[in-house]
Amino acid sequence: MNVKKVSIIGVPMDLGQNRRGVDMGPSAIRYAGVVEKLESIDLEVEDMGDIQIDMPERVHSSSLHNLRNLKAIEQANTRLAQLVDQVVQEGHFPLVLGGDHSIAIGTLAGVSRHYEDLGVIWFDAHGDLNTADTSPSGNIHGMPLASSMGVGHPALTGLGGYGPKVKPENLVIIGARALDQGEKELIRQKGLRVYTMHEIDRMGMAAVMREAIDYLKERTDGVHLSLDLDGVDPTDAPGVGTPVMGGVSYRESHLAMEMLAESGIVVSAEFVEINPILDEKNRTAKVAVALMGSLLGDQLK
Ligand code: HAR
Ligand code: MN
Ligand code: MN
Ligand code: MN
Repeated sequence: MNVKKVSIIGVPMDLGQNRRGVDMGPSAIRYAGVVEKLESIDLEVEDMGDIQIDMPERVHSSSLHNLRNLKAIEQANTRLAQLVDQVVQEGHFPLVLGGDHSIAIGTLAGVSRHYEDLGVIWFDAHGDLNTADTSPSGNIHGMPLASSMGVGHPALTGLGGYGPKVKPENLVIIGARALDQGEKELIRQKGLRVYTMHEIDRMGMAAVMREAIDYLKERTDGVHLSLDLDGVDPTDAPGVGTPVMGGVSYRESHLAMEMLAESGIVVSAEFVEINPILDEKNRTAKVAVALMGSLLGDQLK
């Protein structure tokens, strides 16, 4: 990766879960100074603004079993995929601001068509490996990784007119500590590479990242980073809808980003699940901006 220009796309999506506020994520991240941060490390930045998302009140909840707001999420992600596709075509680095994690379906649909073997790093307390059959909530933000691997409802797995977007062996999950039974089964069945908090505790973040980077560098032609702020410990990132204790520390998360910057393998990124209503003085958005800086080379300048 030799990032010349970063194209920011805001996705004020909150239809993938049922708490209000995560739609304010893009504003909170901008208010925390994302453009200024990236410009301060000599990057050219273009803010493309926000994609329009329907309000939950105006969306007819679908009659589909356990897939809340499927239609509206499919439509928004289709628009996101087109924009991301265009950004990659222009040779810019797509930086997508969420919004809930269901937007990863659109981001990956836009990025993956440009790579034969796209790698994905899924930094998250959760696996997001549910389907309508396994989800305890019916919330699509718990399904984007399964969908992108080709497991789930065709409206999601086939989004953008093709799929799957990621091969199971090109995927690395980091920071997991709240996996549902069905997700554990899918992990076993597909042999997914998962570094839970247990592995991070045992090996240390540096060894985890070295292994993950070496692995992906060998077998992929580009890596997308999908970073859910709830992967970070809630003491450092309290403004998320589904906090889980015992997460990645502030410094560990920066180390991970710094090692990714050094590696040069990351070609696109999204930062999701920031909920300013649940936050303390926009701390979580500030953490996100600092992590974006580290990912894009703050430490190397
Ligand atoms: N696994 C649970 C579900 O499917 C919780 C989903 C988690 N929320 C997220 N995604 N923030 O990472 O409902
Ligand atoms: Mn251009
Ligand atoms: Mn997630
Ligand atoms: Mn999560």
